[in-house]
Amino acid sequence: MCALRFWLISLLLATTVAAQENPADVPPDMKHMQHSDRHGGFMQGGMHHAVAKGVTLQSKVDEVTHAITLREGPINLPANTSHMMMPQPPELHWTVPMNAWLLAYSPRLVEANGNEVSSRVLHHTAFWNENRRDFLCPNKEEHIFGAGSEMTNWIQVPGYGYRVQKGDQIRIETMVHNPTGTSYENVFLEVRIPYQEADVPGPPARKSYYPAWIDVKSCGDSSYDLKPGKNIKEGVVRLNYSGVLLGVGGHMHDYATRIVLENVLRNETIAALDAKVDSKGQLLSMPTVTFFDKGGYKLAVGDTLKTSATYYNPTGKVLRDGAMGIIVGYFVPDDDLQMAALRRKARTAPHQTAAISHDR
Ligand SMILES: [Cu+2]
Repeated sequence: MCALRFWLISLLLATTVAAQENPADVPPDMKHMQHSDRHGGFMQGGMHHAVAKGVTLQSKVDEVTHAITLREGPINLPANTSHMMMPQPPELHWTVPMNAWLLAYSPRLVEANGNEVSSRVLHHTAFWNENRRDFLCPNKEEHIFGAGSEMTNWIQVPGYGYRVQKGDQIRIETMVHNPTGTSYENVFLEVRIPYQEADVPGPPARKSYYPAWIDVKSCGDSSYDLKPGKNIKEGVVRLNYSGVLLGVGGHMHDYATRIVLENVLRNETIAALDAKVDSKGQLLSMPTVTFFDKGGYKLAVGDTLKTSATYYNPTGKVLRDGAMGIIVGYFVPDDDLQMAALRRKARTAPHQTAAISHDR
């Protein structure tokens, strides 16, 4: 129902522009990045769904192409069914099999026979590293990837990656719905993740970036209500690390107007992103902005970042939990060693993921 869009950072170059013209490739949606009860309240916002039976996670490592494929399913999707009425996949865990940098994420939905399924049936998926705390909001786990119906690919940034350690527990939360008139059975969500191993000789080591989620709800649950008419919501977060932002994108939902990121101390606008919506107000895409050309946007300890999101709700009704306003970017700390302090024990014991290795 919410055509929430999340986007992420098609942080790259010429492909970015091309990608944004193609709706299938546009910034994904991140729908609800909050789960409530068990994990400090970040993804599904306290909603209670029936749990779909028989959904498992498989992982496959292709050492030739250096790509991991995670495959979640099978999922059945009756036509015209809201996420509340649809049994939802349980939380699943992926145990990272090696020390590596994860370089990008490409999500898609397929049937058992390999046919691609409309991404409109994905409400959202979100990956969280349970072994790390978020550097902006230590009450949350590090949120490493999110996608929604736009299925935006998170593109590689040359020289950078997200460092994982063997044994890290990645929690995967997926919510589906089916706003279409077509029923689907035995659907799988596949996410392809190119990687670079850290322990073997080969390409030079990469610098680590960290996903930065700068939310108008600050460090709380991301969803909020939209009243009729114009809505402006602002949130601030204070930075405890110095470094640079490589680029940012925005995550908003339908009826979005724009989202702005400011550096309060410097009284400077870092990025202003205007939402692209259709004639009904449904969100089509959010732009991304990169700061590569000047070596990144520099941030210092103590800087306060303010995000403000503007919506215009034309429905005349309150839209409960209809909105989110999040700037999502990649942050590169000046001193990566400081970020090591964010490691911790996972709350859940390591899970066995069915692993099919080394073949295709
Ligand atoms: Cu959202």
